[in-house]
Amino acid sequence: MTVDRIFDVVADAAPEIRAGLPERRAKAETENVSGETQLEADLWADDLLCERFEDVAGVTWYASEERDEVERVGDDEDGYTVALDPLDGSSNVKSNNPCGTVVGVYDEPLPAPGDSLVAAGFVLYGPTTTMVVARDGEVREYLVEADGRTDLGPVELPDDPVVYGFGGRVPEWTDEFEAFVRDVEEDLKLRYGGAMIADVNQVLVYGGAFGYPGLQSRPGGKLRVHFESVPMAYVVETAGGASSDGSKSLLECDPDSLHERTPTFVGNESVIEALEDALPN
Ligand code: P6P
Repeated sequence: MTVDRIFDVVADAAPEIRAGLPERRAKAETENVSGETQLEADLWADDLLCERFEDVAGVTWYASEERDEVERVGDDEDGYTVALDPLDGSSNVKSNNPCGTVVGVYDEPLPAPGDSLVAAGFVLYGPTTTMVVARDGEVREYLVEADGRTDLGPVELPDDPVVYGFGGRVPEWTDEFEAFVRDVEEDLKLRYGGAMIADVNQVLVYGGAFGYPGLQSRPGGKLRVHFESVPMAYVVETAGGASSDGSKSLLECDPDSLHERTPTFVGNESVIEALEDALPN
């Protein structure tokens, strides 16, 4: 089954990517299409994963946050598009904080609407290497080691929110969003570490919400629709939570361009509903 194979490719590459990080903490001399300085680790992980997806039966396109355009990797005319953030949170490599790989599996070429996602997941390089996969209506976590992966069981969002983390600088937040966060911080504990996959994994384990809002200077926010926002929204919604761009589920979005950004919020439904009530729509 192609979706199985896609996550096998990502899991098989994970130990090699993790082992290759120590000597690739430096900045490359390049920027990605989103204008962000790339680390050697970003480029290396992207090249490695793109190569691994060459000629995977059922996969036609490889898209990445680090590449301007989508790459043709398979002969099937109507195969899946694999969309990756090869090393999400790569700036954490220098500070030895968690980072990882985000995976989206779309059943049509990009740009594509959120509801064309058929599976999603992420690899998290933390104290251990784990992979979370959302497909067929359930979310499961795996321990990833050099000799393969071990199923650690289902992932379900806890009923009660405990942690929160919102990106961007406070002076850049809108007044409405800041007022919403002031209410949230009365009840929840701050957990924000600069890598979406790690912060969202805390939400999946403890309950709560993660987000990166639209900013005064950048109303679209920072996170990329295809490579971060929609795949992680798919995981959290499949685990029993909710997502929003401030007014609707991220799975309802319909981006016009490959590297489009969107305000992004995921977590317990109660928090996401309070957010949407707080923001002007
Ligand atoms: P900031 C990593 O660069 C990323 O794309 C997400 O993984 C993360 O949530 C966010 O940006 C962190 O952004 O502005 O806090 O460094």
